Order: sequence, then structure tokens, then C-alpha cells
Amino acid sequence: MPIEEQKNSEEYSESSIQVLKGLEAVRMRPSMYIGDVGSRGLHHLVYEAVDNSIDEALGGYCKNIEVCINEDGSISIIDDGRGIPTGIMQEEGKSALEVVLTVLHAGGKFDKSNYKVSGGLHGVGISCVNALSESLTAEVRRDGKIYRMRFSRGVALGPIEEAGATDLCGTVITFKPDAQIFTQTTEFSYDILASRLRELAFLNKGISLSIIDKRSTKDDDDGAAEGGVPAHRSDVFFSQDGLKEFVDYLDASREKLIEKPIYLETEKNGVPVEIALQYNSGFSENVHSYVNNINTIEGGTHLSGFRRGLTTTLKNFAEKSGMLAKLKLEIDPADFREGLTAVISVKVAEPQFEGQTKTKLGNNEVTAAVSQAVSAALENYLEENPRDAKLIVDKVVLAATARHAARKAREIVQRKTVLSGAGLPGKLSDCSDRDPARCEIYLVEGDSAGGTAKQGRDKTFQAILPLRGKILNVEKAMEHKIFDSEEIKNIFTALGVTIGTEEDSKALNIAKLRYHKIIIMTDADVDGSHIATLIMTFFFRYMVDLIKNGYLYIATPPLYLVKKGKQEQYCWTEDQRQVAIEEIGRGKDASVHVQRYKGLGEMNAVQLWDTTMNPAYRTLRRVSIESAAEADRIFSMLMGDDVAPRRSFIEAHAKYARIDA
Ligand code: 0RA
Repeated sequence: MPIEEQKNSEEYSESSIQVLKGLEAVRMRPSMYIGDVGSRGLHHLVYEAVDNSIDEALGGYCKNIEVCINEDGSISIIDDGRGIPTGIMQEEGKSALEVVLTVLHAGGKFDKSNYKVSGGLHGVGISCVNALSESLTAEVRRDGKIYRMRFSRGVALGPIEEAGATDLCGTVITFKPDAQIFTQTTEFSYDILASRLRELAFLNKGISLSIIDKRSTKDDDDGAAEGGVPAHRSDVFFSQDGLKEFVDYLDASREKLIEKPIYLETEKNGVPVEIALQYNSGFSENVHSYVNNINTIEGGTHLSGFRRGLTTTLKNFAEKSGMLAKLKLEIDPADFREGLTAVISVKVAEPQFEGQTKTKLGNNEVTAAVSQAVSAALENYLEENPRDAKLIVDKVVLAATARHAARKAREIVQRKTVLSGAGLPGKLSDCSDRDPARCEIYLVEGDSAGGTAKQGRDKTFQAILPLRGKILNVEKAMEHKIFDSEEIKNIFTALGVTIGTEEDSKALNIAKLRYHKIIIMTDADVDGSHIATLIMTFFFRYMVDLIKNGYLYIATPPLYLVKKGKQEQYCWTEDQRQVAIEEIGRGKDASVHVQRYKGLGEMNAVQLWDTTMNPAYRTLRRVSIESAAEADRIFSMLMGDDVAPRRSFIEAHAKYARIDA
């Protein structure tokens, strides 16, 4: 039943038209509001709803947030906050609930006391989610009552209703994304959502974030609980110690230098700053920065402030304590960050986001705030922990020494690339087109598969670079070893990418990149996926800009050929194989032949072209970084010394890994 009739129907229809115009704009150009209408945009809807609950939690009103993927593919975001207000707002003549759900950017309108610190990448508000949902139901528990309101594509299906009594408090938003908008997929990924909730739990200590997947567990063969009832996948993420635990989590597979992460939590010039950092025995820099819970993968002023604070403080300390006396070489700022894992989280009231993906913080005042916070805390730590201080400075000195050795090896790579054309690797079969936007390069495992690919390709735009066996594991090797590796030098020279400038020894120069599609093609078996992972790790650590620009891809060769007489069908999954056997095998003389492709080498050139290289039919998977922190952790685990976590990860994720076993 409606709780209150609209008082002034004229006023109401006027504001309704406004609302419709606003939400119609969202439906006309959804990408402007949520980034894209692919999987990323789809999951963004959930983040937007979760962010509202996080804001409520940061205000101190809510402790538990739950995400439930429902059986029908809709999703619910449940919190135990105060509940979105349901009273009628004077100005609009509508309930606050309706305003929040139908007016763009209405979020912060009610409560100015706790400024919005959370907030999705685009900060668009829950009304966008409503506009892009086939159906949305908001349920508010407040003042002993349950209120409910339903919408379809942003349009209210009726007035706000009372739906019973309750002792609870909180908000439940349930929505089903609109398939007219999300034409690629409307299916939520448990892993993507869980990974974001885990990150949010680390970034917002003390808040419990949980997820449960109530969809069918057909494909999940280890999901059966005792008694044969399929268990629903679920996780609870809760962090008592916040960023300290985040750093420990990221470094789980690394050997740490000091016992506990160095931690600071403070407020400088009105900017809350929280940082945890740890050094490990590895060589890569893994610094992750966040502004208002958003991963700023392009960095910005907070990251500059962190680097400045770290470099000056460590340098001063090392000089003052005479630890650099033996060192004849110049120390580079990058030397202070070798084997460093850190997470930086700042809250900025009015963030300015810049850069290609709007994930670079522009607010100038933040640099000094973070730099001062880091200097103060780090000076203190080094004074109080002289043994740790020595370990860290020794590590920096070692990094500087190694860097000088690496420079020699790297200069060779640079010299070779400068002489492009003449300098191209002998193993490269180049394409004839010279426009990088049209050109592709296949990095192929093994000389024999390389030969097949060379025969099968379209040589106007497809180049082939065979790689011999396993390329170097960059996660474990020192930098000068990496630039000594023939395979790695070949990749650099073939791509036309150089590394290192006068000012920054690690800067990547991709202006002369020769191909805009770099395609990793390996066997569809355990070894093949290991090699693909090695190559991806190399790109992630040394050419991450290529991944950020969306240039790195993985080819997907088929797993099976199902054949009867002249009828042939390639299959990529177990399900496809079953279907193909049934379809092709119909009739009496059901002599269906199933060929399992173990490697690329088993296909001839025509088959390889048809299934894996022909742009008209192939499937390429673009390598993207959903969460840089999670990618970092997974690569260090997959490539590190510890065998057990690697095995369990591969068993859980690589379905075909089990077929061979
Ligand atoms: C504005 C004011 C108040 C609560 C909220 C918004 C609120 C919004 C969301 C969205 C998801 N969960 C939420 N929980 C709360 C509180 C006003 C008051 O009670 O004084």
C-alpha cells in the first residue's frame, strides 16, 4: 500500500519528466556513465551499489555488507546500515528513496556531515544502476518497518509500499542488469566480485564484506558438500589490520626482509593517509595506490608524494649513518623501490582524476601531505629499528650495484633496436604492412609450431616470432640476466620497444611499437599454459604499459576435433565436445572420431589458420588488469619458489590442466 499520496500532481509530473530525461541520457550513452557495457561495466554496477553501503559503514552506521548472486542471475547488495530514508522530501515531493534511485548524483544530497569518501570510479550513483537494470527492487528496513519500491529500467512500477514489520535496519538493493544494454554478457563473475570485495575489506578495516553465489553449481565439481547437496560458493572478507594485512597477502609467496610491514595511519593537511610497506628478496616494485578506495593505476600526486618521502628519508638516513661510504656509484630513485611492496590509501574530499583511464590523481596538495606523512613515520621507524634499517639500506646498495651491471646488458638491447630493420631478430618472420595499428605478432612456443604458423598466416599483417622452450622466469632472475636472455632480447627488438632513458632507468618507450596486437600462442596443455604465464609475467613486470593499452592477447587453439566422414567440428570446451558428438554422431553408422589436440604441432597450417589465426573465426582473449594488486600477487605466487600454492591455483583455475593429469 502507498504510504503517502503525492500532494501536488503538477509538481510531481514536472519532476518526473526531469527524472526520465536524466535516466534516458544514461540509457542512451551508458559508457559515459559506467565506462563500458562489457563485463567491466556490468561489474561496475555492483561496485556502485556496494560503494553506497561502504559510505554508510565509513560513517560508522554499518558493519556488514553482503553480496548475493541470486539463482535468477540478479544480484542483491545487503547492508545493516540506517536504511535509505523513506520520508517525503519537500522540494521534490517524493520519498528520499525514490530520489536516490531516480535522480543522477543525488547520493550526497542528504547527509553533508560525512562527506562521501568512497564512491565508484565514475561516482555516478545508484540511479545509474537503476536506469541500466531490467528490474530493480529497493527494500529498506527502518523504524520497525519494511519499505519496498520496484523499478524497471529506471521507471517506478508503483509507489513506495510498506511490506511488513521488522526489528532490523538496513538496505537491500536487488537488480537484474538490462540485456538490451549489456549485450555481451549479463552474467556476474564470482571471482571478479570476490576479488574486489577482498580489496575493499583490506582498504576499509573492520567492515565485513561477504559474497555468496546461489546460482547452480553444475560446473563446480568440487562444490558438493556432505550428503550430496551442492554447496554454494561463498567467502567472507574481513580485515582487522587493514593495509598491513593487504601487504602480507600480496607478499605471501615472497621472502620478506623485515618481520612486519612498516605502517602509518595519519592525517596531514586534512588528507587521511594510510600506508603499509614491506621489502622482500625479489627485484620488482609492487606499489599499489588508492584514492577513495579506487585503484589509481596511473598513479598521480599521492604516489609522487610517497616516492619522494621514501627516497629522501632513506637517502638521508643512509648518508647520515655512513652506510654509503663504500658505494662509489650514484643511487637511482628506483633503487629504493626494488623488492618493495606497498599499498597507499588516501581519502580526498574532491578528487580530480586525470589520465587516459581517469585513474591518475591530480590534486597538487596531496603530494606534500603524503610525502610528509611518509618521512615522519619512516624516520621514526629507522631510528627505532636499526637492524631493519641496515637490512633495507644494504638492499638498496645491492640494487644500485646490480642496476649498473644491468645497464650494460640493456644498452645492447637499445643499440640493436635503434638499428630497426637491420636489427630485427633472425627468427622473426615479419609482415609486409608497416602500420602498427593493422599489424599483429604471434609469439609462438617452439620452432615447429612457429613453422606451421608461418605457413598458415596472412603475411601482409601477421608476423611470427618463435620462442624456444621456456623463457626466463623474470620473477626469479636478476635484471642483468633478463637482458642477457636471447629470447627476451628478441621480443624487445621485434616489438621495437626500448627501456630506460637518461632520467629513468626503467622508463618504457613504446612510441615505436611495431604491432598493436601481440598474441601469445602456446599449446592448450599444462606446459603451454605455464609458458603463456611466463610470457605474461614478463610483460607484466617489464612492459605493463602494453597491457594497460590493451595490446596483449592470448590465442585460443581448440582442444578437440570431432569428425565423421567429411563432417568436422572444432571444439574448445568439454560441453562443445559433448554437443558435437551428439549432433555429428546422429544416425546409425555412428563412427565419430574425436581427436584431442595436445599441441599446436598436431594441427596443419590450414587448421591453425582456420581455428586460431583467422580474424574472422578466431577468439582472442585480451589480457587486462582488473586488479593490479591481485595480478601482482598471482604472478609472484605462480612464478615464485613455493610449489604448493602454485599447484592449488592451477588446479582451481586451469580446467584443462586436469584433463591431462
Ligand atoms: C542518506 C541518508 C541516510 C542514509 C543513507 C543515505 C543510506 C544510503 C544507502 C545506500 C545503500 N545503503 C545505504 N544506507 C544508508 C541516513 C539518514 C538518517 O537516517 O538520518
